Amino acid sequence: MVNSVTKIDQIETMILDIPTIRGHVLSMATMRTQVAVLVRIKFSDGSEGIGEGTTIGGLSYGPESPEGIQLAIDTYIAPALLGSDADNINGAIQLIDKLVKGNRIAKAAVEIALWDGLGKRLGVPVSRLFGGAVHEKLPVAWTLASGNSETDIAEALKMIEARRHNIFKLKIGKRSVREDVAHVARIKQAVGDAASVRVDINTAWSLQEARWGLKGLQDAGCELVEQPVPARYRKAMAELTSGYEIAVMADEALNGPEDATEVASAGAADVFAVKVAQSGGLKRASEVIAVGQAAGLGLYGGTMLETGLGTAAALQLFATVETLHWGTEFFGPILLTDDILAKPIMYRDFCVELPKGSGIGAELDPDKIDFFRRDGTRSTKAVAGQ
Ligand code: MUC
Ligand code: MG
Repeated sequence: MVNSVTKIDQIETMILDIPTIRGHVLSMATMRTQVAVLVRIKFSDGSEGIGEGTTIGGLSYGPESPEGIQLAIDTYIAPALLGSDADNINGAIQLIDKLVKGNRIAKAAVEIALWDGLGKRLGVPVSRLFGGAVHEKLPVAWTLASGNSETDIAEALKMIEARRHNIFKLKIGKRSVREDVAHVARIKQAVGDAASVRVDINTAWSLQEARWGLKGLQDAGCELVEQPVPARYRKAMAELTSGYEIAVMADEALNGPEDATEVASAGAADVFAVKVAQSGGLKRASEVIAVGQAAGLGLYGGTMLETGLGTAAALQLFATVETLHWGTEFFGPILLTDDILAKPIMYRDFCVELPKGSGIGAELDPDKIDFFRRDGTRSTKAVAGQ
């Protein structure tokens, strides 16, 4: 009998080093290059799927590095999946969760490629596999992180004028709380009611600093503060959430649905920054979203500054979500000097648009990939007969 099951035949990974358009100054590191990890899966029927699992600032943001993501996929995830049913994504997720602990970004990269392949084989966008898109475009923030107030103000005013962004996230936490609050106040004053101003501390503050910080930020007209204290400071996050009017958003504290449940039940956030990579893939991110919805929390589409590929994948999921109270920050591709997609993601009228086409709606530009890839192809092939 002919076996009609489509199998996973080959999983290839690559690292791309793509410069950013300017230094991106975060509390823990300054990025001048984004390092993206891409996955390409070839299936037995000739179809392909692509995925991305990217982090920020090497090992300064979280426990997975680009090189570690690639190693986890090449050494542990790919060999386990080769020869298995390509259409059974739940089966793949369960198998990998059993064999590989943590490593959520690596899992996300592979899972996205599986969804992309399935969508392409069925001739439908991945949003359809998650129940259907209810939005064609989503509001998109821009991060002001040049490290200089004047440069940030000029950048913000240019973005508003061009109708590209009217939501700004300021990266602070590197300087003193007093200096940071003054910086935020200057920017808010310059943009006025034309834009929403929020901040991301990336865990840099102690609880004591955060108490001063939140009070000052609130008075300056800042609407939201993202992860002011370390991810494990759940009680501190709960105190800050209940103690101030300014919205408190969890980011680094949210690694998948289990964290989401604990953060929600501890009252340790008003808003979830839901990141596909940090959640462990599109399915796990959809579970984080469901926990946030059930708990009555605000939702925000977060990014790890992925290229157009990871951004397209995130758009497929977030376009299915009824209400994103705080919009998204899916601006990764436009922070990079070059887009690696044949058809770049569109940004206009303060929104990012859901790409059309089957799968995640992204096609790589082969010349760009050749140009930015760090080294030669690494691939693992299925042994004949598997
Ligand atoms: C983060 O922590 O949210 C998102 C936007 C940006 O500029 O950096 C990221 C990381
Ligand atoms: Mg953040």
